[in-house]
Amino acid sequence: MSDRILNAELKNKVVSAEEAAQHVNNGDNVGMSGFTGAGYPKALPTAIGEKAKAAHAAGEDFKINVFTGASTADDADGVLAEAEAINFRSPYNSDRGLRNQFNSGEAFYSDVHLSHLGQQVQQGFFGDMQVAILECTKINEDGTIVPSSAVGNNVEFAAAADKIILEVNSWQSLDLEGMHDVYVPELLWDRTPIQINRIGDRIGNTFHTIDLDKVVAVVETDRPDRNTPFKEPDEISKQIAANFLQFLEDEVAAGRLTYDNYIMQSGVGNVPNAVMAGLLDSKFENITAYTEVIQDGMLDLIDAGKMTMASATSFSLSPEAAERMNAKADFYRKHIILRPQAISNHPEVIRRVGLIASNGLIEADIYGNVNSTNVTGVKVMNGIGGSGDFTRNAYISSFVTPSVAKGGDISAIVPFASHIDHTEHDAMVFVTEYGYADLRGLAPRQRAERMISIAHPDYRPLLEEYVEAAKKVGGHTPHDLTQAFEFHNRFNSTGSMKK
Ligand code: 0RQ
Repeated sequence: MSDRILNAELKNKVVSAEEAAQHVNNGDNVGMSGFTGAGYPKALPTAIGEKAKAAHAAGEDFKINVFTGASTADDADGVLAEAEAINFRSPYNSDRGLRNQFNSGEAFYSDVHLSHLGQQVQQGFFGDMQVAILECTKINEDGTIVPSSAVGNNVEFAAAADKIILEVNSWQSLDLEGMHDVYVPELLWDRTPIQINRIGDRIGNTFHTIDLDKVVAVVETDRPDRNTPFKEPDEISKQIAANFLQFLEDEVAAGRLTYDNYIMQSGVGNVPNAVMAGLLDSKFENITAYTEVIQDGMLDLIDAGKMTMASATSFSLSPEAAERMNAKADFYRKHIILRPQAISNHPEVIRRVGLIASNGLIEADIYGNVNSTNVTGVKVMNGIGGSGDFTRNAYISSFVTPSVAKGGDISAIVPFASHIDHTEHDAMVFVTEYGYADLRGLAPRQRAERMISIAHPDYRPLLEEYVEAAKKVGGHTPHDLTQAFEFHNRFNSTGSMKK
């Protein structure tokens, strides 16, 4: 047995994943640790999936409702989706099979802001939670647990659930101990301010205290986190990154930012990674991050002495960077704090620190409304994730995107966004490979001009044509509703938004 289980009572509860899965029943609300492919349970989901398959083969119903921090991996969402074991899921998902089930109506998905879900579960918005399955690095002698590579919604799920199953994963570095800051807010309606004034402030414990009487099983694993390799940034990502860095430089020139005061929030993906690579050679120093995921580029910035402190709730690393993290966690924990996602994404702190948010999008319209989630307004991609938490409360909120998708058949700038996650009141700056559109201080008719200037040249005449038609209808925010979705309708009927 692993020497990572130091509590005698919990040592006695070690069982196989199959035995532990007997505590999970058809119709249960199940909370799982895990966020962007880190810190999710690696054994229980497979065992639950097998249980579901056996039940289905016997003609019985077996589906559960799954709550997580954010996306997980093949070992978790993937195997459960494949076994058709998920009835309902929240929040953020990036599993393709599960996404298909949402889009066909076979499974249900509720796309909740990442900072909101824990509280909503705890307050019973989704009914009672029967089981919480939490990965941890280690169980201390007193029964407190050291979380693994994500803290996510562990605090709220452990508090809400009737039963807890722990997965102790020996792949996770023991040196992660000390990196976490597990803060438990007072229950409603006795909340007090969250005392994070600087990114590096610690307000909680390095361990998570759970009710030991709730623990029904402990399972041992040694499987790695998902750790998807990043693609080398392509020319377009590099150009978007260069334009974003130019925007930062222009903010410094305008006196609204200084070279040692850039506080970053960054979505995941190629473009954010290219931005971080660009920051390595920039004049910006003492960069900090108040964000939700730690990515490869942030480790590079820390290694180079450019980034001093990063606060997040999880990692999203390539296999190479995950190895680096595991080998040097004692070094990185001086520069990284992992908090519950209710705190890493908390509007109160985001507003206080004054960060610059930067996220991806599916499409934005000429007035600056943003669709982050639903392709052509109907097919969900991943979900809103933390983009709403940050966009609404940032000092400056920005979006970075290639000007086209699917080989040029889809324009990222459209007349009217077919689904709106972030409104024109929240989104401020848009960056494509053609430059940046700063919409601050502009009225809708002025905004349209700026947005069209960063659209792909193939789509600019079509967007201008639309604006002319919309102006004939008139209004403060001119729209011709008979044509507002012509880009989408054309794509649906011809496979391209081009005329
Ligand atoms: O599809 O994978 O089939 O090739 O979307 O697109 O350009 O690689 O960009 O990885 O940054 O994803 C909005 C999905 C962008 C993401 C979204 C297709 C495109 C490709 C990926 P393929 P790119 P990204 C932090 C903050 C919401 C949550 C968020 C996202 C795939 O950024 O989920 O911001 N954001 N969280 O072809 C059809 C369009 C499209 C399109 C892109 N208009 N129509 N397909 N794609 N635009 C993270 C968390 O919160 C956890």
